[in-house]
Amino acid sequence: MLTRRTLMKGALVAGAFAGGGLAGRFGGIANARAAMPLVARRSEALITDKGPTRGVMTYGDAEIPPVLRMRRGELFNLRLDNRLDEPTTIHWHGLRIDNRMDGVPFLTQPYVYEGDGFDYAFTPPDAGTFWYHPHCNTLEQMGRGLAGLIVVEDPADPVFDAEIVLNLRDWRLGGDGQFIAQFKPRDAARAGTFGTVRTANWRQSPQYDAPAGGLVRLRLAATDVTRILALSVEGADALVIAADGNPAAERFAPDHLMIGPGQRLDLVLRMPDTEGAVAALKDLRGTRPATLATFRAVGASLKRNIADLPALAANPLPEPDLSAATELPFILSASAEERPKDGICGSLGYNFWAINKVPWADDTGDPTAPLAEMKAGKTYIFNVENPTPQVHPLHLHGLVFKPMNSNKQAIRPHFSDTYLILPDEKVQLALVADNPGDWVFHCHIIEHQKTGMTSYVRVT
Ligand SMILES: [Cu+2]
Repeated sequence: MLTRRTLMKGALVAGAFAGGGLAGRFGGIANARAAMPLVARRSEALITDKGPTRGVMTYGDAEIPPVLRMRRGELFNLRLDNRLDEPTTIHWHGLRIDNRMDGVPFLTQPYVYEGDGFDYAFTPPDAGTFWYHPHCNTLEQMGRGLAGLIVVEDPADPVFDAEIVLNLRDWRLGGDGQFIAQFKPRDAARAGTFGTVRTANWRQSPQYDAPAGGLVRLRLAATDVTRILALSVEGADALVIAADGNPAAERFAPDHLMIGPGQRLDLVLRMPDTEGAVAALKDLRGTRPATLATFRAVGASLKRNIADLPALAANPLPEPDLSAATELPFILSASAEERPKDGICGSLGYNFWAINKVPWADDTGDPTAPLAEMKAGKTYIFNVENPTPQVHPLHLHGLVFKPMNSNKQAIRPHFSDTYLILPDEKVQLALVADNPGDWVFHCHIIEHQKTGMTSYVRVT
């Protein structure tokens, strides 16, 4: 069983295996009351063997944006310092926090211009794996690097022998290792434009050491602007223990498990007993399967049993009252409206997509008219239909929903903030509108978001 001694060891191991800029200067338990500065800046990074990639955007001092560690129920302060040459903001993906902290320019906060800052302060109500990224010129800024993971800890969580955090994303680089155009219009009108170099923590198929026979908590986030993954683990037993931040009601093996941009998984990985044995996290989607990262067993086996892992601490989530629910329609479609105007947060110059027949171009959606208005505390059911031929990871800010009743896939009743809707799928997303404010509802394939599949709902 896991003991206090394991805790000490686990903490050491997690630190020791956190290389590659994972832990960074904010890797420890932050002092939640002091505002930490986080600089958004231009940089370069060693992503390929062709030398440094120029024109990268990152947060903080290290190459890769730091993993921000918070504690559930504790105030977190951070000052964004914008040293890019364009406006930006930070959105805290999956955190159910005050609307003024949500990071959507114009809708919830001012644009943060070059040389300016913004103070974010909030108390995360839920433990789990989340992530942060800009909500302005999002394709360019995320495509060039601005996306980092968030770990919200709960002291009651079980202790693991190690923890590995993986930021899974692609890069649009040419053969010389330098950036090429972030998108092609004809792809934006389809599945989105794919990256050419695939990475975990900004490295191509990195290897991490972990204790043989140990239980490893693997926290991963799909932070790419386009790619949907079908994840499997080979060479070790693995179970999903949480998805999109919230503990899984029943643990299950990831077997071609699809996750889309914006989604997260927490896995428990039971490392092989034999020193030197290697397990692999793979993406088996499409015609070119990829090994995203590998994990090498080190030391004498700890001989853990994966079934001994206790439950994760539950999050205080609002259970929908289906007997008193109001239904709202959200129909996704293609659009052929005229090109949108340039905005402060950039425009891709096209409208290809729409929600309820309105192409809401750019990072925010038309701020004059919410797509739906909801009363605080009441239950709603979003009836979402996807008659398009593409898969869309739909993300709702500030609230969590429970998917129910799909005509296309088996539903695990599980609270989430991002739902991967399949072509021709109709799904019901049930939620309690318990957080007042204007909440963006958009596709997280950023080209789709930027070319019309963005809107927002209002809770009063
Ligand atoms: Cu989409």
